[in-house]
Amino acid sequence: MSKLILGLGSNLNEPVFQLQKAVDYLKNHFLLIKVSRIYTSLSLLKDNQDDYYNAAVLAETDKTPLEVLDIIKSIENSMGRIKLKKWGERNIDIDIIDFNREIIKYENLEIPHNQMIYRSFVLLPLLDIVPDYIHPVNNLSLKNMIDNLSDDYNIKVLNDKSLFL
Ligand code: PH2
Ligand code: MG
Ligand code: MG
Repeated sequence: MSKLILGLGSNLNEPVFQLQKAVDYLKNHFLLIKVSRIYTSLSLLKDNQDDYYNAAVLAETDKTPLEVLDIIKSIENSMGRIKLKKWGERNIDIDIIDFNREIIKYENLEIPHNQMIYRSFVLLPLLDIVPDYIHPVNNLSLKNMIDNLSDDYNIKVLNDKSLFL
């Protein structure tokens, strides 16, 4: 079985509900091991979008990375993904952050996610589910990558709500 890390994000139509719905869909396809707390943060572009709600999930799977990509796209579609433009607001976004710590580069899929090292809203949830993670490309520890962040997008843990596996 491969260890799969997924990042979830939403800033439309009751984000916590959207994140939980995504987890419920993921359960139909993967063996879910852990889910992070929910974090809120400013939109990456600081462009007056509503705040984002992000979380991360650790799962196990026998599927290939491209099969995983197909599944998460189909879940986004089933959830009626609303996405107006690149980096624009959306009700659900599911990204493959890491697949078994392998380095994978296809035309349509790069793993680890090539922006993860710049994003507090990816790295902080990882601390909840894979605290010992070492990035397979730069060999930096999670803690090191978090220390190196130049912007935290005012990230905060959402204290009164959590996701259920
Ligand atoms: N996703 C985006 C654009 N901006 N900002 C935050 N804080 N979190 C996200 O997941 C995010 C974003 C498009 O996918
Ligand atoms: Mg994304
Ligand atoms: Mg995406």
